[in-house]
Amino acid sequence: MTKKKTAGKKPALEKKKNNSFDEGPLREVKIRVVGIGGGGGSIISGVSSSLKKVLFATANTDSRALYDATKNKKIKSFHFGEEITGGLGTGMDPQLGKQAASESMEGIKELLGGQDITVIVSSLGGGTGSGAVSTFASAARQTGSMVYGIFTLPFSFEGEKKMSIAKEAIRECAPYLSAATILPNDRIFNVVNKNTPLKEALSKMNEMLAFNLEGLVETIYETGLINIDFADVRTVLSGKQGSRKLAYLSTVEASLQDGAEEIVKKALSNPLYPYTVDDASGVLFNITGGNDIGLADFSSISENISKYTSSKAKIIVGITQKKNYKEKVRIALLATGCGADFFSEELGDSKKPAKKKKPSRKKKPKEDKELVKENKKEEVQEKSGFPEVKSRLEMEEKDILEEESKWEKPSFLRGKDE
Ligand SMILES: Nc1nc2c(ncn2[C@@H]2O[C@H](COP(=O)(O)OP(=O)(O)OP(=O)(O)O)[C@@H](O)[C@H]2O)c(=O)[nH]1
Ligand SMILES: [Mg+2]
Repeated sequence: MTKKKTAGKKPALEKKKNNSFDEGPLREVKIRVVGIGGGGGSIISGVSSSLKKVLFATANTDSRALYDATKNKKIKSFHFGEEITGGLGTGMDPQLGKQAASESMEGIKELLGGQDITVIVSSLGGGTGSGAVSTFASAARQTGSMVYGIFTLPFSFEGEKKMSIAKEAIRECAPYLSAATILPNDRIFNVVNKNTPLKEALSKMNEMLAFNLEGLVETIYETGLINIDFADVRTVLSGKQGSRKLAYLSTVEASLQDGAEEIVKKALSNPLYPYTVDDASGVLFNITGGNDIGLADFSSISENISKYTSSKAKIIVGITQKKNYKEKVRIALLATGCGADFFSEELGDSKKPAKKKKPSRKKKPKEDKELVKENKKEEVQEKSGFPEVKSRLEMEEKDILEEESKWEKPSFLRGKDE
């Protein structure tokens, strides 16, 4: 297990000038989380309430969606492309979203400037988020920030057009990203009952996504016994080239009684992910426990994480103790350089069938078989396109449309010509 060096370390970017010092004499890391488009805005609404030190913004071409998503005053609202969209969204036209963002480049840079990390969150498949993410990522990069993208892919039942819009957006955005987490919305049906209404399923997806992100942000801001700071996050996020940019972000809470192995499996088999940490090149994780957690617990959790990741991975571990964590343990984990083939195969020509992924790990621990089996099951489920779910969701979609059209049609269900 790689041990973290903390001696002689400077506080993150301490030397940067012209920054305000809100939280004390040492300059704190600045993180801005920006949600782009309708879904991006909804996800941000969920995460903003629990994170204090992070700056939030939501950007949209749709003024009404923007108004709804930024009722929480902690979220800065950024309306763009008003002239070309009339403030009504793009109607699933990514070219319009792209043009709207390009014309607002200066405003975007102003919005995103001065950050160490910019997290861009968008549910792809529509026109605003998919068209604009690359411009936002490029703008953030130009201001000197690291850019981490968290994207969802549309449900299979929404059709190939939306999926190809989403994939094109990721391809365009990739050069500006240090890392990207990509979660197909379909994955939520590994979590919720298949009879769950669509709106509720999306909320659950957003909630889980928000929880994962919270774990990482708290890890950066909280001071642990063995502390993880911005420099560590930068190490893990940076230096990935081309197809090695996939990041696996997972936060889990469990009871200490579950035992280290189960707790770690839970963290590493997050049902929302279509890829694993098997071939990750960098793994950062923070273990938070109460005063009742012993060295042996920390040690066996760490050992289990090492066991399930590549022996070549650079591992950074942090430990935090909190009084209110009685019998409870939380693991916040960020693994980068995952799913080596995902960018080229999954995001390549959609007509080409994706090649079967070869496990890159040389030696699989016996205990891992169960995990692999579970993932295979999920893959098969995913490939089937959820026929049952599909027809049910189509019906639900219709119901929701009828219900909501009384006052507003959800933007992501709107057709281009409506
Ligand atoms: N996870 C999640 N996905 C969502 C949510 N809302 C919409 N989506 C997905 O995101 C895709 C794009 O929808 P929007 O985010 O509304 O689209 P947009 O970026 O605002 O683009 P336009 O409305 O076409 O201008 C949809 O097809 C859905 O798959 C949400 O709250 N959560
Ligand atoms: Mg929209």
